[in-house]
Amino acid sequence: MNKEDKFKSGYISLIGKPNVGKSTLLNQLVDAKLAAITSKPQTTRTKITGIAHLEGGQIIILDTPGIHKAHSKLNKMMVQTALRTFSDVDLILFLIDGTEGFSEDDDYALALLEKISAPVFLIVNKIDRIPKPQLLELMGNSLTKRNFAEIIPISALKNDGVDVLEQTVLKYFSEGPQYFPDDMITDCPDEFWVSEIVREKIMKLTQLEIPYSSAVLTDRIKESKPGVLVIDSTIYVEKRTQKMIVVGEKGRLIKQIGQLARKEIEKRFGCSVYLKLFVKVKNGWSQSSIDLQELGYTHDPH
Ligand SMILES: Nc1nc2c(ncn2[C@@H]2O[C@H](COP(=O)(O)OP(=O)(O)OP(=O)(O)O)[C@@H](O)[C@H]2O)c(=O)[nH]1
Ligand SMILES: [Mg+2]
Repeated sequence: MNKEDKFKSGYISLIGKPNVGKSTLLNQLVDAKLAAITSKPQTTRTKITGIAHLEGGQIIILDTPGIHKAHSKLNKMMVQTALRTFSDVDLILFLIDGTEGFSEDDDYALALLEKISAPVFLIVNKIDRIPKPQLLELMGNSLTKRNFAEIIPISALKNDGVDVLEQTVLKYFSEGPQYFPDDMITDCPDEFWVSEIVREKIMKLTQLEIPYSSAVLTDRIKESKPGVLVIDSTIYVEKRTQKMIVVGEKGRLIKQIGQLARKEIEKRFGCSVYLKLFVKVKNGWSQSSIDLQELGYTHDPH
């Protein structure tokens, strides 16, 4: 960075239908595992803030839940959370899964952006799985959908095109302050992040409605002695039968969830972790406003 170059900063929001790779991109931009990622749709339930520190600038990224036609209270809250970021950002990255092209669900999400005055980039993700001619055709056709400020093909998974994306975003920012210190990659509390990791493991290891009926709250992170953290997290499910499934025969599944989560938490904190998991039933929590609030699912969780 030359002395006369101005420091640039701004906020961007990652928007798109579920499963297009928004959280994968967030993690890639901040170069750390901040958000849970699974192959199942509707993994992200809240806004997750990440900070990318670049030469000459700072990008504050809001990862959001996938936009979809929502029915339950939880799902409606998720979609609202995504839409509410529109007014807080300088730029919107609208992601699609390039292997699928524009689907009806993408059109639905895009229609909600119609009145947004902030520039909208189209990010065609998953190009590691698209033949070049198909990608070029998709990029050409996409201008009939909206007059996107930029169209950028990337593979969030393989970190391909992400640097071009960062540089293009910076071009659109004006001079601005360094909002966050150099060593800060998120403003989400550790308790939130730990809960998300546990929830990710549940989502990956269970099927049918269980991933969508599970919520996790971390009640305590405490250093019991130097280099050892004791963490208490509670998994909430909606029915007694679901509790039996999550615990598993002879406690096998809960043990597996705990082991996988612990490994990741130890890597992040760089110390030994003793993770205690509890499973509780909160009848029909995904349909109850009070329960949703108790579980941290509000429009602004932090
Ligand atoms: N092949 C390929 N897969 C990708 C890429 N980016 C993401 N994925 C996969 O797509 C799936 C969904 O990724 P997420 O990052 O969780 O998607 P999301 O948009 O955050 O999904 P929601 O939180 O449910 O809205 C995961 O299995 C990722 O590994 C990519 O560039 N290439
Ligand atoms: Mg996500």
